[in-house]
Amino acid sequence: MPEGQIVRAVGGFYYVRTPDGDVQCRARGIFKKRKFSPLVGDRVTFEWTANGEGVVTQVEPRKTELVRPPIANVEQAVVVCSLNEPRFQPELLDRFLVHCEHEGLEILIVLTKLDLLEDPNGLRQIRAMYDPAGYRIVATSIKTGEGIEVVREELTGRLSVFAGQSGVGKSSLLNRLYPDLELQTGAISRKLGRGRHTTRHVELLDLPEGGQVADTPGFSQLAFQHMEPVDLSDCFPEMRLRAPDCRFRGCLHKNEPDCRVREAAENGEIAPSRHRHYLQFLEEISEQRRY
Ligand SMILES: Nc1nc2c(ncn2[C@@H]2O[C@H](COP(=O)(O)OP(=O)(O)OP(=O)(O)O)[C@@H](O)[C@H]2O)c(=O)[nH]1
Ligand SMILES: [Mg+2]
Ligand SMILES: [Zn+2]
Repeated sequence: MPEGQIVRAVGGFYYVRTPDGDVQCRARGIFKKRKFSPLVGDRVTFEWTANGEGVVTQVEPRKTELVRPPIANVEQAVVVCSLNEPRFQPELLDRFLVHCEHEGLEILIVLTKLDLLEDPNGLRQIRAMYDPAGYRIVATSIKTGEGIEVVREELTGRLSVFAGQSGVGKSSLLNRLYPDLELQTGAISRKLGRGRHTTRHVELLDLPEGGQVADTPGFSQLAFQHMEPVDLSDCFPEMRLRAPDCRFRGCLHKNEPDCRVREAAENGEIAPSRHRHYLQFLEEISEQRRY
């Protein structure tokens, strides 16, 4: 039976890429009954139907699965944040990072719109927050071209997903890297200081140098479902590293005695904002469990 990879999902149709072109498919009814949805990135088997379309009959086990944005089998998450317009929001970045860590993805932080950065110290401050966690950060501008080639190298030969708020410039950066893509981009609403949700669907794109990248619609609401309080500090690499030295196993790094993580936050080894967001997310997760 023919096989391929889902590269786009729109309105109940799945577009399956095969060596002979893309085939428009529906999913087998049984998937819906089992509340299972095929995702972009899935490797699938399909059957031809009489009208030249297909029916997805089988989905290969996933290596990774991200719920927001919805995509299967990516290795690397490129978390995209703008330095300005919309303004840089460390809390939102930390939310994205936790989700990607939870799925065990490799992570690259891309900061966009370097040309719009007003505070000359801004970049140094951001690096100081994320260096202790070991994150790779690339600052870019599509106007000056800065950082663009670094991103290209990081994308080549791998399956990556771009994730980030609407308007941060995900599609613009991909266009700058690969002009043939001609992805649609949209201006920021001056009044609201936000993007306008220009990209509507997750789409997996083949890269000329090898590898694939998914452009995705922006979003800014991200809750922590399916996460336990004890799992959270594992999603902060700089805490994960220190947690074994806490006095108690299962330490939540709130107010337990001899907590190595809290000590590190107090003496500046890890960024205070990161520990603060950790405590805030921990509270959210505990709240959810109460209902
Ligand atoms: N000055 C400047 N503007 C940029 C840069 N990158 C993107 N923009 C602008 O930011 C706006 C939004 O860009 P998009 O690429 O549509 O943003 P997006 O992240 O794809 O947004 P959604 O598809 O809605 O999720 C556009 O007006 C771009 O021209 C940059 O490096 N510098
Ligand atoms: Mg876009
Ligand atoms: Zn602790």
